[in-house]
Amino acid sequence: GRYALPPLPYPKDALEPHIDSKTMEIHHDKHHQGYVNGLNKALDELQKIREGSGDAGLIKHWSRELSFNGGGHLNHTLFWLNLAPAGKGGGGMPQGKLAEQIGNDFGSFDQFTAHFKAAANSCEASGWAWLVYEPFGKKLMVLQMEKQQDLLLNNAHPLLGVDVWEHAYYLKYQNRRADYVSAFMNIINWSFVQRRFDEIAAQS
Ligand code: MN3
Repeated sequence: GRYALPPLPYPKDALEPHIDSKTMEIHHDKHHQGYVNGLNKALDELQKIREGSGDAGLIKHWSRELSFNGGGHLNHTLFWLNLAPAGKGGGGMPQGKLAEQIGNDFGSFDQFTAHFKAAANSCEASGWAWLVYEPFGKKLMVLQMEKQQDLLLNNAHPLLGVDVWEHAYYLKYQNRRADYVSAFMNIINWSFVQRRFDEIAAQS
């Protein structure tokens, strides 16, 4: 019943040179673990409030902690699965229905890539860019997310996200976020993104 840190689906150095091993270690073992701990702590504290032993005045604080750390846990769980070593599942282009829908909704794969990179590069301070599927309109969109949880359209299903918090790239890329985002495009696990799209689109 408690949230746990999922293991990385590949070794920490598998995404070199695009994402370095030390960044992967700190990002996964420290940052992601911190969100898992924060999520479990927020749930514990909210339970205490429900049971009468907690401080009901802190419900706003723990609700925010739940949203922030829960967002962090889910985003990072998907982020690791979105990636694969270059040439071994990572990189290339999407195929199948996802490729078709990217063409319909963004004009072309190149136009999607330019839009996705610009959204990531222009995200102020800590945040993410996401390729999402919006099931009411049955449309793919690129959205920005501030911090871990804000600005993502309700009910949109995240498919592919790039983490542009400084902890995701600063050791190797320093202030050159655009270089990190370009490198990220070389290690996208498009077959995972396609499977996720196919499942979600089939249900909506
Ligand atoms: Mn992160």
